[in-house]
Amino acid sequence: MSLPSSLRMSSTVALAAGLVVTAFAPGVQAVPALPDAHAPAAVTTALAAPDLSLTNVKAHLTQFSKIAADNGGNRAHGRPGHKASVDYVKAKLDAAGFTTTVQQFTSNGATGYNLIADWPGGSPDQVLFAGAHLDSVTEGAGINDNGSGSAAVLETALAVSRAQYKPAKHLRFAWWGAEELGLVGSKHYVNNLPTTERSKIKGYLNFDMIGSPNPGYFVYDDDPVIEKTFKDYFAGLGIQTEIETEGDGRSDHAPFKSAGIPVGGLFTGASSKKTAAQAQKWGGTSGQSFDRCYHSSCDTTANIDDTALDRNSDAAAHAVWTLSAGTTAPPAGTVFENTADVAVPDNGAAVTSAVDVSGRTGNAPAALKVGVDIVHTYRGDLVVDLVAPDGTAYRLKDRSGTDSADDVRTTYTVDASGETANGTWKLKVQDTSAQDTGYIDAFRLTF
Ligand code: DTR
Ligand code: ZN
Ligand code: ZN
Repeated sequence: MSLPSSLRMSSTVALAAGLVVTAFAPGVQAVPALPDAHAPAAVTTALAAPDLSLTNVKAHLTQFSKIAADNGGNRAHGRPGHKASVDYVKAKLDAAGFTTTVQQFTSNGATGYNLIADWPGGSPDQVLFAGAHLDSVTEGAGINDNGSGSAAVLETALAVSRAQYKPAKHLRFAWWGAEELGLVGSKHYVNNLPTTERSKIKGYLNFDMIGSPNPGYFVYDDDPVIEKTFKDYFAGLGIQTEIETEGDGRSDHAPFKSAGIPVGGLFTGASSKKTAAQAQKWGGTSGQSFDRCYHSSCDTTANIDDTALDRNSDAAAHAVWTLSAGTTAPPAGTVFENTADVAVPDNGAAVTSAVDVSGRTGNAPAALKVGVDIVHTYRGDLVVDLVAPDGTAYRLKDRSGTDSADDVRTTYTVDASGETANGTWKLKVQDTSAQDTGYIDAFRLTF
């Protein structure tokens, strides 16, 4: 919505909890509000992730293939091939300086293993987590499902070590056991994670089947910031992604999502068939499964599309670098608004307009944009507050006996960094003087 310049006014409302200090820049007049007059302060720019070597990623697949061949033809839960896979990945990570932990659990009468690797450094209260399941089905070596995701996460971790990358957030990686038995390993991990530890995980990225031979390019439609990070990456390659619709509950992100942790991930498809429109967009063969060897013995190193594996591996590294760098601005234009009219009783009780914010991570920004549109015939009568989900009120506008102009149509900038982002935010408006009337026209929060 563009406002007539005469009505635009920007004011910086600097607030400490409970105290209201309205600070106007010296000489602030009604000025054309610049598009980003109060855009969040310069964000920490993420260092560009390295381009992962496809040769290195495929070398891990070759190792997984050899491990299966040497251990009865698979890398399934409870079979020697899975433990040998864990030992292979762990050895690489130990040599690269990671702090590794092997978490054991029992499923179907057999011991299962989760391998967790922490990269020293970063804020212990801000963990960015990437994972993949390392087990296969008993039918075969499981190279696409899920050697592909395991190899990409491993190569991303090794790239962090090679770069000695020191992001603001703490990096954690995991290779889950017994996913094929029903997300058993990742469920065991999350269920045994103290609540305090859960709240520190600011994002979990899942990679399960990312090299399918007839590939699609799917992005999980869960946390919007994570989703946008992946979508923008592929858009930069000229690839239009689709949201992953069949994935809910079907891989290791599910226990994290159930615990309220923001999740995201990538997928190149399983037994579903590629449509003509998808083949037009992505190439490949329409009417054929994305992976004809899904859960079959033919899921070997020949069951990989190199281009898809390369692109998704690089997308994984990009997301880990970007989402761990620190405060990255949320996607511009993430607007939550309520445009329902709410009558403001003349010289009467306060009324509110509410917006439900969801899908955000952590706290609200220190420069939260609050759009206020109130139609009124004497705006000096009005007192306007922003009320956070926990009930904390931030004064946006006090009454004025001299401001006889019509309407309040402006954007305030509020330091709401002490508030949890998700929840119901309210605009509270009270007419404190008789005769003039009006209504709330719209209330917008732009993160
Ligand atoms: N459950 C995974 C394969 C799978 C099927 N649909 C999706 C969607 C999103 C991620 C993974 C999957 C497996 O068999 O390991
Ligand atoms: Zn599977
Ligand atoms: Zn899988």
